[in-house]
Amino acid sequence: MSEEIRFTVDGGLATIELTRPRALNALTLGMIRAMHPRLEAWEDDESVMAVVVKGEGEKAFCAGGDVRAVYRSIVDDLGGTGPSELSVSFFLEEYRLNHAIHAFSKPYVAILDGVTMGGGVGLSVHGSHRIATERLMFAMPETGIGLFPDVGGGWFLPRLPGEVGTYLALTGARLDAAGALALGIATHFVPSARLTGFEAALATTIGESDDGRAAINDVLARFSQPLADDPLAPHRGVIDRCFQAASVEAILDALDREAAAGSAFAADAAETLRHKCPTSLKISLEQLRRGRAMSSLAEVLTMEYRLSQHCMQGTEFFEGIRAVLVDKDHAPKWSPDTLAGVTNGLVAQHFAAIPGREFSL
Ligand code: QUE
Repeated sequence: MSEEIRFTVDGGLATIELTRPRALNALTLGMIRAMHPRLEAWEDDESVMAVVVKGEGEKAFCAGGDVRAVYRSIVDDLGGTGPSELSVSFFLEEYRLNHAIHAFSKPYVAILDGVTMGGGVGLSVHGSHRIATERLMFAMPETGIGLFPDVGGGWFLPRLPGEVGTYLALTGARLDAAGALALGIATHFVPSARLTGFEAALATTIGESDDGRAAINDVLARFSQPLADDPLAPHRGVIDRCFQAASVEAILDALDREAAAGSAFAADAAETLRHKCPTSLKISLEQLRRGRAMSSLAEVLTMEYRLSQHCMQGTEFFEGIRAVLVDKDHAPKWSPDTLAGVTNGLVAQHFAAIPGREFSL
């Protein structure tokens, strides 16, 4: 645990580095417990003007939450039915950290140089600056592991343009740097070859300045570059027409109609959805629709914490982790295995309050 995360302060610039490169810097409870109090201390420390967060290695910023450990704590230690101490604490403390990043009053600069999924998105999107490199691979892939796009996905996804957030949430589609920048998921693009110079310039400029935000914007003006060719731009019409539908079944019908009319993109999206967890698809769509109408991230995280805890009492998360991260056969047997099998009652149960252990900041 001691070497899962590293903190350094250089002049006015504080840096957090996730140091589990062989696990794609997947976020552990130990990292969360080390990081949250540091952020709070830096918030109150007048000598700290900005925070950088990055991942060790060239592959990943952060591939997600350490869901493998959550799986083990229930399947190996408890024989397969949750919750476990870890599953209760992990999601609670992770979402609290997501909120602390959202509320952080100083510049928070996430360097998205590589895989950034799930929990890694939660460590970055809520901050003020998200720097993509050409190695960025962004995704919210949770419907493929029996979960839902958490860490505030119910907040930021429905606030993306049109229905793109619904598309990303349900299909788990990947975005590159140009795609992330075009949607506002990334705020800037800096080539990975210039990151060392960028971070050095940040430390120097912040050290000479009394305004962290202005210093960062100065350095970004020197190091960031425009990126054209938004890969989703040609498909935004299809996405908005299909993913606005009121149910997952209606979204699939709309995609099938667009596919029959010649859209290979729609055919691909429909085929992808047919392999995702049916329960995940329905709870995720409901999560995004509810999240769109909510007025604070805390309210969204309260909903998502309930969802996370109900997922720990079902079967789908365990089957998803087994298929994707444990046995790696990528052939999950979902149950129910059809959308029709996922009743409105089953969806509603996932949103029920959890008396005695609700989310709190
Ligand atoms: C969905 C997810 C995760 C995922 C794959 C999904 C996730 C996560 C990882 C992951 C990947 C590589 C690792 C690791 C974890 O994969 O959250 O430890 O080495 O952490 O389809 O949500």
